[in-house]
Amino acid sequence: MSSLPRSPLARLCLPILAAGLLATGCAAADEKSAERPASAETSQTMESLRIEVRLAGGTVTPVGERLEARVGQPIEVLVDSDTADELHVHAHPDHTFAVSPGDDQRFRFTVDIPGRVDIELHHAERTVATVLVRE
Ligand SMILES: [Cu+2]
Repeated sequence: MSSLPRSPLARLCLPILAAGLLATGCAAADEKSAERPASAETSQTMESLRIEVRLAGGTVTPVGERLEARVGQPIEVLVDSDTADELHVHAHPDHTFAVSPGDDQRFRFTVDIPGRVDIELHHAERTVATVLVRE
């Protein structure tokens, strides 16, 4: 008996290499979906961040407030207003809330993706606050 013939072995290598590349591609794609934090769990235990907003006589308060929150932390915007407006939260996905004339309007949301989230009043054209949302 002589040593193993070389050509059959060489032919085996290519399919294995190709299969290896495919597996690597799949694993990379899976990683992203696994990263999503379990925000439903954490929002139960975290105190909510409150932002009190007032629209009166065409003036908005606050404007350009800087705040910080955590991923999954409930954020509450409490609005007293003498006019209708649209509250827009620039998160992903975003949230739009209809403001109507009246006091003690409460809008609640959570942010699942870390980053800077602008909270705007579209009709007044003001950014009420920017929330830095951390992991
Ligand atoms: Cu907006």
